[in-house]
Amino acid sequence: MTSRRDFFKAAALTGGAVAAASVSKVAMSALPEPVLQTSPDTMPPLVPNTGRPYNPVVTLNGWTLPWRMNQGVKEFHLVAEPVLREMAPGMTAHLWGYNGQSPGPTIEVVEGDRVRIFVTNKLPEHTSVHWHGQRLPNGMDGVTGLNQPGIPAGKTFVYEFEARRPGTFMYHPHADEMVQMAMGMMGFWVTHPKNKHPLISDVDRDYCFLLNAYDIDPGAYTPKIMTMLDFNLWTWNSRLFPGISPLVARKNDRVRLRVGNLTMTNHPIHIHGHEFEVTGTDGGPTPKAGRWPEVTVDIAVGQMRQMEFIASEEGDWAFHCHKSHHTMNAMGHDVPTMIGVDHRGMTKKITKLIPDYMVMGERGMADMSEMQMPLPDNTLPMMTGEGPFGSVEMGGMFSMLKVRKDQKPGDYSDPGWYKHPEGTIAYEFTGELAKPARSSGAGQPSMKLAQKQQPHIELKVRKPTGHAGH
Ligand SMILES: [Cu+2]
Repeated sequence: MTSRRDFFKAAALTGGAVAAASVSKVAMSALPEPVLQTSPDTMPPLVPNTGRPYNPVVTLNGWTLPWRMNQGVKEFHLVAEPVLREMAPGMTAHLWGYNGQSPGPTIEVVEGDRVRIFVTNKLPEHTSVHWHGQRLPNGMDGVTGLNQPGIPAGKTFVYEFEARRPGTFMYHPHADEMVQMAMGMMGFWVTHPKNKHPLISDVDRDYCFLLNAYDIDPGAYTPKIMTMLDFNLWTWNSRLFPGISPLVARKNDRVRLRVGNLTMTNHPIHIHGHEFEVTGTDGGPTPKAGRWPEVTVDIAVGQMRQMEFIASEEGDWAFHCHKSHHTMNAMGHDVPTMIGVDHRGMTKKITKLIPDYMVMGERGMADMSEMQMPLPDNTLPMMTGEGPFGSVEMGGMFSMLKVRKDQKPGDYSDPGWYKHPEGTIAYEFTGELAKPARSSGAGQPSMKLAQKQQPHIELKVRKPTGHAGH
């Protein structure tokens, strides 16, 4: 595994080698050295040392792909290959990705940059790369069969275009995409503005991540690729809470979040303690008149959204998808609801047959997070993560925004748990509650029923006999 320091050493070496390379014909045709990353840690921003300057983004549990300048062209090398992805400590998946990871590295360029991307295919089948959201020559759009032949296994293709407009983009295959995306092939792309842009603010922290989903049975390692809707692992950059890094900010930082959705459902992304504005979509920066504050933004399938806010409130704030099933880890779907069902009689009978039988979900599912149940290999408890006050009953698409007064600019390390000022934590009330004053004019149905209700009649179920009637 690469440590952060090693990564920077490697990046610096690559940069050095790039600077030393001559611009001869040989150098022109030589492939940029592929750079790999296998650590799931969030890498610090890659500050540009060549090309036009910009303020780099931070990819949650990911990294930015180093490049080289070659006669004014920014050259990247993506390698499509099978990868091992630690989805959270204790669970590793066999995915397909780029340059050692899934999602692949973030590609960062500046508006107007001429970009050349070498794509080497080390997968067992052909692939391609579609540059989602970009304006580019039709033959560079990456739809196999329509714009180009697939990149055969073992071959390298070159894409070349100008990054025409600033914004938030993605890349993914447009070849056998149901399989290749279910296996984790995707990445982020950010085009920074060339000059000061009236609709793009300077920010202190700029985070990006992709929403993705997998269907991996507990005990298995490889995603099921035929799944249409019943995914069981809802992830940010192929990581599950508590494996997702926190988003860290210094108090009063202006923070931008860039999120792209490559799952097959929408995700209402919700922040606590702050309000954000959507400052950009897949179509570019949002006009100022079209911005309004909100705490949840729904990100539909294939969409990208940029949200911005001032991190003015200190604390550890939950930040998550608001579909409650998406904040759970590997789970079964066909579990009946047992809340309120008294199992005592049944349990007695069953334990005669199965001594270890345990009733689940009788009082809600909160017990699940604390229960020490034997788990299959390579899976995570449904809800996990130990907070300062006990178990955080969350998994999946969940992380925290950690705002601190003393977080240094450019420091992305986890500051630990928030220390609440005296008297600012919800507490147990033990006094007497006074009777609330109630309105005497209680609400009534708006209309009277036209017909009197019929006396209760027990329904007689008649079994259907044959299909002759339809
Ligand atoms: Cu969701």
